[in-house]
Amino acid sequence: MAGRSEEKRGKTAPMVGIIGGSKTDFPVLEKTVMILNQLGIPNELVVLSAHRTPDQLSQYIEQAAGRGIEVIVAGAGGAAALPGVVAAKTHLPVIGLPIPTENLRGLDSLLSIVQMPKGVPVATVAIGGAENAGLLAAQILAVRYPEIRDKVIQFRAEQTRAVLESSRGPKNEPTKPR
Ligand code: RP5
Repeated sequence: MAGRSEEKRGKTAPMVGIIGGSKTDFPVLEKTVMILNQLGIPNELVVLSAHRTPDQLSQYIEQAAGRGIEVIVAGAGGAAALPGVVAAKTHLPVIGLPIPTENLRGLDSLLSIVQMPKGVPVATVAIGGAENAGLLAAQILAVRYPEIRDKVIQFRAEQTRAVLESSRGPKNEPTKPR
């Protein structure tokens, strides 16, 4: 990414840090990784829990901005304190991703993440909205990086084309409303 320093081994430093409260959240969080990879945005996925590894979480957040991370996606389920705790400890924008749960289908995660107190916002996406978490992270970065802005615009154009294409009949004509 232009304007960013490279790591010594030639690998680009992550711009988006994706934190999951548990490895069991990875099937959802990997969809965020996929979108970011598709848009060419360096990212990393780590497990850190607000409740189970609070000290290691603090350390990660304290070092994040200095390591070049500009946006954080935090996904957690149940009593999902993770995104709020992350937001409390950093000035970086935090996107909260409510993980679906077995008993309450993610409503517990959603309410835990979205009801932040005034002064410490978390941008909350839908329950299981992993792709949107990645896209929102990309759009935040797009304000600063023209190459990401171009990729976001291209993504939207392709999405529009695919939707219109899906409504066409076998002769490539728009299907008639019933
Ligand atoms: C949360 O508890 C995690 O984010 C996860 O969604 C949920 C269950 O975690 P495990 O018991 O599967 O590790 O902290």
